[in-house]
Amino acid sequence: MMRVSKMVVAMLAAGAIASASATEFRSADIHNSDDYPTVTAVKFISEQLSKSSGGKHSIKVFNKGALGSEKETIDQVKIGALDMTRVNISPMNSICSKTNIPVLPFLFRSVDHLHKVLDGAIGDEIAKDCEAQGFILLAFYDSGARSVYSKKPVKSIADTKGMKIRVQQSDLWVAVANAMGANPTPMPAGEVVTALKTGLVDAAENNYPSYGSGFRHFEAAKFYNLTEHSMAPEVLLFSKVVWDKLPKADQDAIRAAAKASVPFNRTAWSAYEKKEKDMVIAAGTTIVEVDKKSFQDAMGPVYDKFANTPDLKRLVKAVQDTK
Ligand code: GTR
Repeated sequence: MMRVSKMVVAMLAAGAIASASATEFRSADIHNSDDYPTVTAVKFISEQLSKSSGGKHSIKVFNKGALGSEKETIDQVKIGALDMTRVNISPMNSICSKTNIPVLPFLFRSVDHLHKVLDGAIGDEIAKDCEAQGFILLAFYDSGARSVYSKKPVKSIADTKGMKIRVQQSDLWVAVANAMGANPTPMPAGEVVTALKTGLVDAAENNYPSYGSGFRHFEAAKFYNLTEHSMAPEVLLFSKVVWDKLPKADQDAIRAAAKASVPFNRTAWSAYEKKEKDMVIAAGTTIVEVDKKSFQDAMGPVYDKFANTPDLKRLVKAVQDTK
């Protein structure tokens, strides 16, 4: 008896028994600033959830990569060791192939086009694909357009030939860089600034905020070249292992709060992206106009390899047909 009660006390102290009356879900994010639009969006969900559950549920955001790289947090969410993580969709590519779609280069015509696709049936289909692999995809968040930045200006695809470029940890991204004629090195975001500074890579690609104060890549690569080659969005993932143990009413409350966080994130993102663009220009970055068509024309092999099943081809066409 004595031994059992001691064990229970120890487990309670360690938070190992989820009390039926209150849960603080843990959510990871690699972004360093507390006002990054994905970080504030998940805090927004926490506030909404806390209100709708009468203080029963909330979310604690561990940003700054405190719980590991994006790939590591995805692995933890898969087994239920971590409740939630906010990551870019790219490291999910090898797990659920329909996540390839919104990463594909030059697929979206505009931010509006991207939003229409993700808010509709195609977004739902991508979410279902992730659910089958153990991830409840609660929300797509904005990430703007990604462009190549480097130590030398890039005006056309001729300039990325042979360039050592960091890419996200996804085979699709390796193929994009290869199609640019570059030499890709996949690595987590947290390692890129050192890689740029030591010359392990000469270039990387990202949106203004990650290039800017997010990871301070602008200090090591002074040319931001407007390739705008991908609009790979962010995703918020909830562990299906944890989800399946929640009462339906709680699942509904989490879904409702996550849905409400999407417009919140979009508004925050537009302002944040602009502020970061202004900041890097003021800090001495040169913005380079690019012959985008030269890049676009080279992307056939990426589509051949990563939009290669009837389902994925159908989805590419459905995106193109979305008005
Ligand atoms: C950022 C994104 C991060 C991460 C990073 C990267 O734009 O917000 O989640 O994916 O890019 O390139 O690793």
